[in-house]
Amino acid sequence: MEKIIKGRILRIESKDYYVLTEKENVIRCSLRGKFQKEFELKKDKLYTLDIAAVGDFVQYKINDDGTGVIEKILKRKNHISRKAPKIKGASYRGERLEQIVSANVDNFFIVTSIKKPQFNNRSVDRLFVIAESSNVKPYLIINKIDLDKNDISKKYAEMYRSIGYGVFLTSIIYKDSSFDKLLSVMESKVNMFWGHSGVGKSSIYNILFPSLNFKVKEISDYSGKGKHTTVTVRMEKVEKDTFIIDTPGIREVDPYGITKENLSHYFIEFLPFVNECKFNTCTHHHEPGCAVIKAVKNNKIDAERYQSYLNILDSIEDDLYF
Ligand SMILES: Nc1nc2c(ncn2[C@@H]2O[C@H](COP(=O)(O)OP(=O)(O)OP(=O)(O)O)[C@@H](O)[C@H]2O)c(=O)[nH]1
Ligand SMILES: [Mg+2]
Ligand SMILES: [Zn+2]
Repeated sequence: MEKIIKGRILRIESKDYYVLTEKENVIRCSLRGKFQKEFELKKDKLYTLDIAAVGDFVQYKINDDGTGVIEKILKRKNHISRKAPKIKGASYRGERLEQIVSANVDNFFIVTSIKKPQFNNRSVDRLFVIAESSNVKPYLIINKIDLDKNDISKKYAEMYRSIGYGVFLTSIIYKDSSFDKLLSVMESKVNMFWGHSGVGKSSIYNILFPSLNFKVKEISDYSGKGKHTTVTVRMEKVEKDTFIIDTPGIREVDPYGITKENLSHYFIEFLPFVNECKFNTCTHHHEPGCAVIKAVKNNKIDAERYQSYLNILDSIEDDLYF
């Protein structure tokens, strides 16, 4: 065993952690046994499924055979997570656990497509809630605009821009200036793409950084509905200080750690109104004197966004127990 060195987790395959070293090599590490032991001990009190995540800075030691052992996971500046699917497990009280997707991220790109799969603003709003509650900067990419016959992309771009979000309209067929704009936002940052399977996450990365050469879905493969082309969360260093994270497509996500009381904080355009409500416990659902509901009626808050808010509010109650 040698001295302790610092690195960063690029990807995780079962119990193997692939760590980027300061010399730009990738070495395979295991987690020191004590992590596992502590994890087992705390299990009933722990609400997370993951000890270490892609993007984590770690300290490790090198074994004689060239592999490593992670000794310490350094404090995160943030992490992105979701509620684990029910089958993945629950605590003994029945709450769904937290599944950590990545850590120490700067930019969070919600990636969608116009068709195949169809644009779904409800899912977009769930991902905005995750981003806002994780302390990362969210952006929206609407891809496959070559398939947009009804200007859906323009309508939603306008709406999300009016809230203050950066929106990129892209097509890997047009390859226009939107990709240059994306590149300039991504420069010197840790960037993560997240969204449904097949929207074009890996395809866009391949255009931005051709050396990545990520596997993308074959055109003829549309029969394999629901099959994910990207199967693991994967971080790559693409330029001096620029990192990207590609992720497997998701079906639906439930934000973790959101309560009925704090949900409205993550709909950022609601903020000017929430303190004006008659009751300070207002959930902006039905309460009299609610300034949010009034703002929706006066078109100061988009009715679609408000509907997304209500949907998430409902689901918070539903999945507390199962
Ligand atoms: N028409 C059109 N097709 C696109 C566009 N971008 C990607 N595609 C196609 O969409 C399919 C899915 O692309 P991928 O990049 O594999 O999608 P992904 O989001 O990485 O999917 P997962 O890895 O399963 O999450 C591929 O067949 C791409 O060629 C686009 O702008 N327009
Ligand atoms: Mg992919
Ligand atoms: Zn209210």
